[in-house]
Amino acid sequence: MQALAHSVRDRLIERWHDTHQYFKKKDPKRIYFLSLEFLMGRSLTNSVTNLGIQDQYADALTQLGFDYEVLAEQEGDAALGNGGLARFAACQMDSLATLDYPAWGYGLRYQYGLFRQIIVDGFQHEQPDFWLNFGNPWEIERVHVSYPVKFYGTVEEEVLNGKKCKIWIPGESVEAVAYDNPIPGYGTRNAINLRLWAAKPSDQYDMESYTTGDYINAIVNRQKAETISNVLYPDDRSYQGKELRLKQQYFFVSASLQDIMRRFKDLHRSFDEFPEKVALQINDTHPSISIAEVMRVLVDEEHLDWSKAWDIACRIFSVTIHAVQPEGLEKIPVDLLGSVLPRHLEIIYEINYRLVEELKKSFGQDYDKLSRMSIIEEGAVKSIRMANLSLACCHTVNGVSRVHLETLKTRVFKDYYELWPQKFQCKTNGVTQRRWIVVSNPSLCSIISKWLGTEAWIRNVDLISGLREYAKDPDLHTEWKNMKRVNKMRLAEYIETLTSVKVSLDAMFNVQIKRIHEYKRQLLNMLGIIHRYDCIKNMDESDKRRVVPRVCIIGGKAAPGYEVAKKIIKLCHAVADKVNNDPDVGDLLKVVFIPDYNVSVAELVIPGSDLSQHLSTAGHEASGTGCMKFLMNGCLLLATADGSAVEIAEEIGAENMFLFGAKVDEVPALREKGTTLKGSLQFARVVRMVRDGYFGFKDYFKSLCDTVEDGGDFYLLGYDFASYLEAQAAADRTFVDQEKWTQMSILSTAGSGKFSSDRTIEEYAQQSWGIEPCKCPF
Ligand code: BZD
Repeated sequence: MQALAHSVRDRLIERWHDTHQYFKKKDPKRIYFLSLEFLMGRSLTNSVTNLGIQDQYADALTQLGFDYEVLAEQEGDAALGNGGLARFAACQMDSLATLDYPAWGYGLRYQYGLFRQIIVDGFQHEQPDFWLNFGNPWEIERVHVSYPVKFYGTVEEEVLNGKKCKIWIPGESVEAVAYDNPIPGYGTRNAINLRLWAAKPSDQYDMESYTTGDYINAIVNRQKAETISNVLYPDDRSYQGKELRLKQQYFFVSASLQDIMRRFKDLHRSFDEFPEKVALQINDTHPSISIAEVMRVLVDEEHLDWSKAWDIACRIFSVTIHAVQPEGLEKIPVDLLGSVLPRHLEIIYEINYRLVEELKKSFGQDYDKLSRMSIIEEGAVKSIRMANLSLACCHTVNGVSRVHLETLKTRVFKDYYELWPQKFQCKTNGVTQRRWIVVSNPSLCSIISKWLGTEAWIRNVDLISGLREYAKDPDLHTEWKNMKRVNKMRLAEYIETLTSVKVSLDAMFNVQIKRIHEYKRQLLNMLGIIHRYDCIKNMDESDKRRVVPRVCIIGGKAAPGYEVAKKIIKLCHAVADKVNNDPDVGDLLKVVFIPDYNVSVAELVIPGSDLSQHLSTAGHEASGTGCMKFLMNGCLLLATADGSAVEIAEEIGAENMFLFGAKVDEVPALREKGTTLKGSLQFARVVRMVRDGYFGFKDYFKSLCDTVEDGGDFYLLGYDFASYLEAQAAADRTFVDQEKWTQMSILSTAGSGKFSSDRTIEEYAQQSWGIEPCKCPF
């Protein structure tokens, strides 16, 4: 595997090198994509596919006595991210390369990626993911590309050319070393760069310690420096007060900006041209300290006037928000920021002072509004609102689906929207069809190419709608069903190896794979399964013959500190134990929890699924990209009218999916009713079964049951339950009619074109970044 990877890497590096020479020669405006997380998954098959050398490699390996697929399975995932946000960043990189955009990704090279989930007695345990153990063949260490990143210290005033200015005297310096990861485009010679920074001790710092004779401390400090890029934070919802998190953010932002400015200065003299050459995309609020850093460099180091520097900053930055709730937006306590980055705190205060003066012109003395819009939050813990910093500066603020943008406009950033409506844009997410069809479902890929008579859809996914024409063609149906069955077989083998549960290929494979969150309502899924189990238990044999057999597959990680999510995982296992071993049920119902869900598991599970579930309470999922992957793979969707599902329904027709539940605008009123809103009797019964210990662990599950009953049922499981069961019943009825099901499946794939990240990237390029393709000649 290592030898194979290195051989592919050689080819990648050639293209990557040529692309950069070409970019340098042409000097186009570049997009720099700053993200604290990239969930790349495996690289081998993606690289050979995009380089167009898969057949040659497979042949060569056969001659050497190896099987390509067996070797490819050896590769571990690069899991430098939590979930949707990070995987979306990876899809965007693939599209940027394929569409020949002059782009760079910047992030952190964590030594430990997202924790590995292991299940012991049905409980989640976390284990470190030391993914670099055997080296990473896909990266190129650039020891000579390194920058010092400073922290702590004090700010002093100085007079320069008769003008007072501030200088930051830092207290600590850490070296950022570049690791380059080539990202090949498909059907193009272009390969762009994802540059990830690793923290190394600064030699300068060590020298000082050596000269003072403090050898032991010098070694200890070396290790301390490295901790900055040590570990990815699991999405724990609150990072408030976590110094290491702030240091990670600033570390990668500072190194990236030094790199970007060095590249700019190689060819340009004046920062006036900066906005013509540089677009900076902030992926969520995590890298938004970059705004203060750009101001610091331009004002303190390049000695630009404040207003000129601010004008430049406002023209280069755009931001995408991935959260729905205001609580999901990062805040940094003023004390913490002042200690780690004292000069940046001053700069943010200055930005805020000018912002508030500006706001006063529009809103006069409306102090409530001013305090809501201020970058500084006055509260028990005085904090910097990173989202407001981004809103004040960025020329574009992007939502990730139409529903989400509406939420940003009307709730989360209402005041800002009223002031600057033109900044707010919708860029519905997408996923790359290269990874999610070509790599992960080669049989589907061949079918699509055969029926369309071209492979052009791999670069131009709009063509996929051509399948609609054949949605009723019996020959296509036969090929489609065979493809699905083979994929289900692969998945069934995987399930059996992992969990020892044997599943029937005739059953409907019904899947929910995503991070475990209350709002994503895996609990609704479980309660639905319990209801189904209860019904089967109460049936006579003739009724049982009419039951559509189901395999319910669930997978996902719970953040280590998220107790409720961990209880949901345990409930999945407790229910699975009972159901899977009940002779009354047999193949009619099987429940499987797939441990350690990650990108490569998704690549196996999605093509083998019949139905996928996206159950978020309406208004809570910013977009959802999992459903797009299922859609492309011809899995039918059972979903609430939330995030991207609303737009999917528009593309494929609501009649081709199973929609249920309260609508976004109904949710607030339903919530108002609170505990007076009773779920159905069926709901009460299944919750009671869990409460009464029907699945064991009675005391342990009590608080979980409370969240949907006594706790007020914030996510409206009780309210949506009846409609959820009805949608499930509709799915059963349709599954019995395999021709109808296959037709809906084909129409799903055919209608998935809009949800390619290629479309998303074109929108960003044109509406936010103002960049043009720069195609390296072959
Ligand atoms: O971003 C997700 C949203 O929940 C999805 O609806 C959306 O489709 C994707 C892509 O836009 N958000 C995340 O994945 N968020 C995180 O992973 C995260 C990570 C660190 C801190 C906070 C959130």
